[in-house]
Amino acid sequence: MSELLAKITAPADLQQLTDEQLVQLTQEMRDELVRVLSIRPAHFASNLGVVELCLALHLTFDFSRDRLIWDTGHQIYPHKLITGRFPMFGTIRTRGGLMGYPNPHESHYDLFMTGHAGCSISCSLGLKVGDELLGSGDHHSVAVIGDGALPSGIVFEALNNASGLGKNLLVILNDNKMSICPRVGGLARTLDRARLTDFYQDTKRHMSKLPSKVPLLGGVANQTLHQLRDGLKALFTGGMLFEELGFRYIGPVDGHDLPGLRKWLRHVKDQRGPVLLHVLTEKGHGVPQASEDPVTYHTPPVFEKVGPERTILSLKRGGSKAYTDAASSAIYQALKDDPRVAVITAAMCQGNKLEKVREDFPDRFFDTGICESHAVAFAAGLAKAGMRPIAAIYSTFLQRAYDQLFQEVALQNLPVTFCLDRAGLTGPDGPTHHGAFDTTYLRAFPNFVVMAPGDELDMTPMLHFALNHPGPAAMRYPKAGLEKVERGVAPVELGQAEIFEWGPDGVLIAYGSLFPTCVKAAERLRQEGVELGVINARFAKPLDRQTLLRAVEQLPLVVSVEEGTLEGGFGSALLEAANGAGLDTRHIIRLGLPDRFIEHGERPELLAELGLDVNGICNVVRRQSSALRELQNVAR
Ligand SMILES: Cc1ncc(C[n+]2csc(CCOP(=O)(O)OP(=O)(O)O)c2C)c(N)n1
Repeated sequence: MSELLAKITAPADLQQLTDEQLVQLTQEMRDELVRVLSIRPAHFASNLGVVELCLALHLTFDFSRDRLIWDTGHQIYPHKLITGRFPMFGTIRTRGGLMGYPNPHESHYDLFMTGHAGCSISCSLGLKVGDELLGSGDHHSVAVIGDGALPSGIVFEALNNASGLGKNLLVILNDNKMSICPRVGGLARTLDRARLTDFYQDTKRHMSKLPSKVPLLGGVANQTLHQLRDGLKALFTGGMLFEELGFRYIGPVDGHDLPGLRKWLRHVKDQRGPVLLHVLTEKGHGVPQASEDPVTYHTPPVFEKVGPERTILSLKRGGSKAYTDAASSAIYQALKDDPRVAVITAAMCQGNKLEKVREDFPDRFFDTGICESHAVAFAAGLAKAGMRPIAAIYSTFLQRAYDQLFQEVALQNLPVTFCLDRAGLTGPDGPTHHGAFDTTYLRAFPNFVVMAPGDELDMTPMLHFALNHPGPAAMRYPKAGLEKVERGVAPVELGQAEIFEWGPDGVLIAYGSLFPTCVKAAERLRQEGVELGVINARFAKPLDRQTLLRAVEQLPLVVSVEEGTLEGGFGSALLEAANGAGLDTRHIIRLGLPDRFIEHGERPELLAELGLDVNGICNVVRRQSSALRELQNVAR
């Protein structure tokens, strides 16, 4: 039952609730998370963990004017529930429904549409400074960032800048000891130390009382005691790091004790200068299975059975194999075959299904944390030393490493292999996660080989090719079930497309994931008397100019099909090549993602809407073929 939750139309309504009612509200919010997420895969454990923190923040600040940024934004569900979106909560992550991330189009309580980690402190600082410069009032500015996102380089750039500016900025470190997988690296150890601080807290209290008890000692004694206190901090807490960076560090405090949290937030609300409040939470709090196994329950499959008291009795597992499975098996084999091969993930071991690689090749598996730019430069270093690194990074997250792709990899022409998972439409995550731009952003760089397997059968040979190529090579594959086009597969060779069929009425040139769809479309059109060929392009760079330009020259219709942006993508490469060769390009049609951000929804439904399914492709060909026939008749 959502008796109280249903009455919260805006955060101001929270002020009417008693402490007991607030406790009841936390239960109702968790019940609602379980109810909705039981039927729809979505971020689960992270949201369960921040219910009290979310309430405490909205009870302490007025975010209709103050500024709140949830880093990454995957833990925004409790915030959505109490900012007027409870009635629509059941639509979350469905086409036309609420987004699974902050969305300013949904609510003025969401300031930025985000999904990538790490930028909350920078944005909050910008908001603070902007508000001040414009004299638009004294708005509090708050960033909530997880310990998983904390190691991102940009976070330290922001902390450094915030401290330099000395602005009133509140950073809340939501420390649940987890990224998606357990957090890694030196910072993780620093934060672990901060948990051992009962001693520190007690000592600090006693020390700060001391000067008033020994007034005769005056200033010198005071200074000495402060130094002693700081020394203790250095010894016993992770907070010293933040203090050294110029932040006032407070904590760690219990993130599930709502009255306690409110007290701390009231305390820090009017502190001057940048403050970091370290809050300890439990990922999955309130659902035993989720808190025991937060990795699985980060984004679990739908629940098969839910018992009383939010007990999840079983998850619906299984389903067909995905491209990610094929990639992870190929990567595993590559590590087995060649001791120079190493694999790097930026906190996506689980998403990339690399757990077995992590287990069996611990020396050559590297989880950098959410640090894509470092991951790419690190891979460049490995390659320079003679290794054959594979950077397994989602298409969308690789954007965070653009300059390292340019300078450390492309410019040095180093043999780094990029496995770009989630290339294309990623479905319910929406615009922050669609891998729309990689073909465009990679093909701009000299030396880069840019590829996409047409189907499952291309996956292993393409990885093998990349690992044996002497320069950088990227392969993109979708978040989708594996598909296979039965054929005698041509070997993967540099800049060679694979001709599946050569049709007299035209050709579909598929770059990557939509090759099987093109084959189906051609089959359907054949039944209607249109004889189309299909080419599995495989390479966007270098392009198979010989094959593709022959098609442009000889065939009346050429349709390029890609699951990526049309701006500068594979179709653009084809047009450029045809134009460069002085060919007529008017019969080239490009299909792909239009020049706008694509909303969230299921991948097949988005593909259909964009005309990238069998129907859509057939319709384009039908329209074009009849237009061409008409033209030919007129010419006769
Ligand atoms: C730049 C970037 N890389 C990777 C991800 C994938 N990702 C989403 S949530 C997450 C873990 C975040 O951990 P933390 O910030 O501690 O939040 P928690 O889920 O533990 O609350 C990761 C790696 C991302 N969103 N953005």
